[in-house]
Amino acid sequence: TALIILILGLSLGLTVGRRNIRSTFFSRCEKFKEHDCKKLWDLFEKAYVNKDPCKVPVEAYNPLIAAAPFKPQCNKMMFWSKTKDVVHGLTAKRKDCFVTLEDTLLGSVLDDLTWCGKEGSKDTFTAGCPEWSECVNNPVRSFWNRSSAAFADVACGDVTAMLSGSIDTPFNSTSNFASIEVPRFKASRVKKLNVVMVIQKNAISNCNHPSLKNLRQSLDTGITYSCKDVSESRIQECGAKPEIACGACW
Ligand code: C8R
Repeated sequence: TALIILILGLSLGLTVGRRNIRSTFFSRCEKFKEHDCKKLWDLFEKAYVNKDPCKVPVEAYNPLIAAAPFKPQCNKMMFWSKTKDVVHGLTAKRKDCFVTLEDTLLGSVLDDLTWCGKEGSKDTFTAGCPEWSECVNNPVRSFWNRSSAAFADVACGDVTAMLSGSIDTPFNSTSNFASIEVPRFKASRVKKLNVVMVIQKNAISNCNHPSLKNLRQSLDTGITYSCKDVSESRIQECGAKPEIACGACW
């Protein structure tokens, strides 16, 4: 009996887990009226279901991204590295000023989720999936890599990036921002990159950090660079006061 209860419990857990990601996907997706969520779910599943969870390449998401392409939103596109919470605290309130990948259909649907498949199974699993660095071609990492690339490809006008003054290397070559997004900013589309260094109490770096020289050097010739140290409280103030013009946030 104990064994049967264990097996029943396990399969119930798995079903609930799967229903969870599926229902999260649909409820988040349905907020964006212009898309066929069933079709997007099917394309999403096809990327990783019935595959070894360390063998899902970035290209597996091409059909999904083609079905819900990122729209260029010139002068509003916001990139970040190690500042996710501060950035989304701001963009949740100032959609008139900034859009991040997590404000787009696919980014918002999959934000903070974990998923993977298994060889020989039609199911989606949300536990026991590879960690970010466990293997390069894991389903979550490949999704964010593919979608960050597509989002950066359509960047245009003045682009903003929030980097952290609370870490040793604000511009780190191993980040998605440095390795995937910056190399895709093209001078034909992007006029300027405005870096905002988020300065929290106990900050250890700022716009003078040597790693930012690498950022300037990796930018396509013709893209202007600027950097400004901005306190976290000033960023929060911009979020709290809709009357502050976007260009006057810092
Ligand atoms: N981007 C990357 N990773 C993302 C993401 C996103 O939009 N959204 C989520 N939830 N994640 P980091 P980075 C998750 O190290 O490597 C885009 C991933 O699962 O602070 O420099 C975005 O456009 C992963 O675990 O950032 C942004 O501009 C962490 O967040 C850069 O790439 C990665 O967080 C940020 O990539």
